[in-house]
Amino acid sequence: MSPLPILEYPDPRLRTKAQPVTVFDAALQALVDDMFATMYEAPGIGLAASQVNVHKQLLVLDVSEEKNAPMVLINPKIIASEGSQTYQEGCLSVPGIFADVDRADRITVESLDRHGNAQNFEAEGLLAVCIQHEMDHLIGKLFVDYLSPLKRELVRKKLEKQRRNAAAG
Ligand code: GNR
Ligand code: NI
Repeated sequence: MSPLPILEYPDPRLRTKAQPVTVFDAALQALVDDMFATMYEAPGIGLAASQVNVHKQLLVLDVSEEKNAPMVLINPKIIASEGSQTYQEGCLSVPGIFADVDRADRITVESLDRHGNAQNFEAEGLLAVCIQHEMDHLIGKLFVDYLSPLKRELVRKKLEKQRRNAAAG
């Protein structure tokens, strides 16, 4: 299990639309393990394959306090959603930036597990936020896309400044 490099906004590869997973071989299992290593090391509560430049419909999550509840969602679909909630989101691909985003509060998800078995369930609260955030990555969408153009411009400038300071550091 080795951590992978994470693409950062505004890298255009983050805009790639992911393709469905059709083969559940050893290479896929290794990718899933590497994605967990990447997510836990970061640390983050979720990671989409798009963020490690693999454009497959695959995401990993662990929203537990103890970091002992790993989940793998492959070819996920939200088949029902209800209510709304606002959560201050962050993203490993947009480091140091946090902003409120409105999302559905309860979702019903249809997906496959790492072995290709059907896995359908309901989620709410933070888990629902995280699944919606990760599924956005799979269609090339980032949480900053929900901000006003003015706020997004401020985010872009803040990231530029962070990077200048890191380079000069
Ligand atoms: O680690 C993460 N935290 C987080 C907090 C609020 C809403 C969404 C997230 S997901 C993020 C990891 C990440 O970038 N996943 O794509
Ligand atoms: Ni993200």
